[in-house]
Amino acid sequence: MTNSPKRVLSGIQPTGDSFQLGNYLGAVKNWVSMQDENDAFYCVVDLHSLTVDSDPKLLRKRTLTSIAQLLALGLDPNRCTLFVQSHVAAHNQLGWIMECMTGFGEASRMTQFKDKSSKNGADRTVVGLFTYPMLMAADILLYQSDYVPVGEDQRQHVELTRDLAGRFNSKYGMTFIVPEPYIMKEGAKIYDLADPTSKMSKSSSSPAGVIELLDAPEVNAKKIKSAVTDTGREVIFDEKNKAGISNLLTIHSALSGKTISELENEFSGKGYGDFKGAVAEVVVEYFRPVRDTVQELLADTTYLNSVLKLGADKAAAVADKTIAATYEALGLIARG
Ligand code: AQP
Repeated sequence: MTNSPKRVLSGIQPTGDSFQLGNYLGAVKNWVSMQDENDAFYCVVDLHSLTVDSDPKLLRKRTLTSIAQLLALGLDPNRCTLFVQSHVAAHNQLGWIMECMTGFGEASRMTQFKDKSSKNGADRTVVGLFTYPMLMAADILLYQSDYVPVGEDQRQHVELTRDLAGRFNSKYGMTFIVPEPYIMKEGAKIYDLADPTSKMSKSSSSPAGVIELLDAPEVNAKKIKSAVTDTGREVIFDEKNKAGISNLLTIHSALSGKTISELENEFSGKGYGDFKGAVAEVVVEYFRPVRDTVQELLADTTYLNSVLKLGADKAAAVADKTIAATYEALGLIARG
């Protein structure tokens, strides 16, 4: 076994005005801790976000705000490669090739497509949503990633990526590393505060249960204090019967570093009101400096642009090599 750093790649869509708490606790928090021991590539996947209706002005703003949030939450452009997907043209180039490697039936079995398209209806579903997993395969394979840190919901897409890489390698010769999914166990799954049976989501139809990291502290404190809970009084972790309280315990524990049983002891004999107040304080204080730093970063366009350029250059240097090898393997002749 070698000790050389593993290449990892992950991405986040600029689909909201702010990241929500689940994006941080389920993904970005782990990205920050993975950036030192690994050769980590993280991107804002703006091309993927085009699969839902978007407004140009808003997309521009949300992409920059996403980069600013990733920096404020602890990603360091000198310790990882942080970039915007559309800045590296190779993503589209390899995306098409992956589409040509994927069977129609295989793509039709992707559960995320089935879920999202059935929610939106056939008329409002674009072909890009169907081919989304092939673009995601391209994102991963371009960087010869060893690991892809994702939530459980993305496992099927990583399995497809593995199949496509294996298929390409056996037909055209060894070109891609076959990546492993790295399902983040420490990554907490966070549920909507107003409906603790659904996952918290940036584009949720109702904002009432979504903690947006950039929202005003008093707005988030109010949402936490109004979180849906059961009619009991005991602060104990029981996902089946006390989904709301369990979700709040997960949030407090992930941010304060206290264990769930320490919290159960601390709030034993106190009511839900005291507990919710404490969760609100932990959340608000944790993200207060992040919110301030994001505002400062957004005002410093020179710095943000330099981060984007550095990331795009580092990413393209790797991606362009993979594209050249892929074209060569396929028999696409080089430009003179
Ligand atoms: N509620 C959540 N709990 C834990 N992890 C979560 N993630 C998202 N929601 C939760 C993780 O965040 C990363 C980036 O997600 P994404 O932006 O690529 O898309 P998503 O998973 O679809 O996130 P959202 O917030 O729900 O966005 P929209 O509303 O646009 O669909 C992923 O690693 C994801 O697992």
